[in-house]
Amino acid sequence: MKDRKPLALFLVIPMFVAASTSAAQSLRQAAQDIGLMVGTAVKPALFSNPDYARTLVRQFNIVEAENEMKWTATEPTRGVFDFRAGDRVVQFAEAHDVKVRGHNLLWGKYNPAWLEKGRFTPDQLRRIMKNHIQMVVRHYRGRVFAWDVVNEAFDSEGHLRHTLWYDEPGIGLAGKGTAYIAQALRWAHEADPHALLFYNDFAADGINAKSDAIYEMVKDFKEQGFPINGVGLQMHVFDPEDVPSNLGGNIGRFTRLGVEVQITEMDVALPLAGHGQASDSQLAWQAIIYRNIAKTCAENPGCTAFQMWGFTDRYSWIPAHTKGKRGAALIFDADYGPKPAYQAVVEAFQRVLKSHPQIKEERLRFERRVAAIGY
Ligand code: 9MR
Repeated sequence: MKDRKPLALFLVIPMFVAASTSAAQSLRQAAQDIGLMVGTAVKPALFSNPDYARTLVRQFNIVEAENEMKWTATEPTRGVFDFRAGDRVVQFAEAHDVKVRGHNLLWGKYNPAWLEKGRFTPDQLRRIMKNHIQMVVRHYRGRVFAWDVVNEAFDSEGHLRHTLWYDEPGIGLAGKGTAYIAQALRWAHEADPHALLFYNDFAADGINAKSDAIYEMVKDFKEQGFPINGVGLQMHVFDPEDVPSNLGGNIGRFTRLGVEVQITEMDVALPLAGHGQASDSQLAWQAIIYRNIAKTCAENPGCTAFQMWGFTDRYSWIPAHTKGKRGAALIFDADYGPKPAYQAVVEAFQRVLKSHPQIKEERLRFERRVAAIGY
């Protein structure tokens, strides 16, 4: 879906950049003023780096372990759990009045070899899956406020991916569509009835076949009374010329089902020339993309968190993933300096406060409504 921005947007860049450099308020404060959580993926190995830690706690009020709560980290050997790295995230967050999103409990990819190559029967897998979900959720009970219970289960056509959990061989629910996802949610809910439970996916940010399928699943789960509280839209923007055009409509349809939406992994990967640096005009364009997404989330009371997949270009998954062809995807540069995208997000939040003075109360009311739904 192409969504080329009108030329007029280019004309506002110089004014926008000039006006924004005076913004002294932190991102965290600007988000708090509108009742929004603002977050980033983190690497706990970097907490001892003063620049990393200082920027993190000044600018964000939620964090998510980039890798340390995934299966490979938490159950590297069957039945042997290791929470040390995940615990560092929780301890750091609690010391700085920051909340923790958990990521993730079930994914068809990046699982440890013992699990992928174990040739388990559906019955065995069912027990392994239940044990893992409940051990991890119980360990973090009351300390992780929301979990990505299932990650990336649909393909771009809206079909369920073939995975270990679904049908290769699956947990005994092969061919039964989203039943295994419902089962994961129910087990997570048993382990911590107060945690918010999310389904999380990429390229489902606008309205398309994948987000349609997720919508149908959430609608069905709500009708059947299965515990689901939210949908995570990852928002990895790989092509700055092709940004999801109807995020607002997509957020709106999910929130009307009575679930929260959170932007969970935003970054905007810029194509880099040979010298590896982004140009000023690329950075200005990137700022516009960040601003538009931040605004769309912030002005919708059902969009409760705006989170990015890291915050400094020094540590981002994009360069390795694209063999150096893309990068500079985050809102702080490699030396922790704020980029135009940073100013743009702060300004977007500040403007939403002006245009929607009641937004904080509306968002809190929405969150209370979602939390009050009993399962
Ligand atoms: O950024 C993460 C990278 O360091 C890991 O190697 C990879 C596999 O665990 O996962 C990356 O994070 C992904 C996230 O967990 C789910 N959505 C896509 C993210 C980027 O690939």
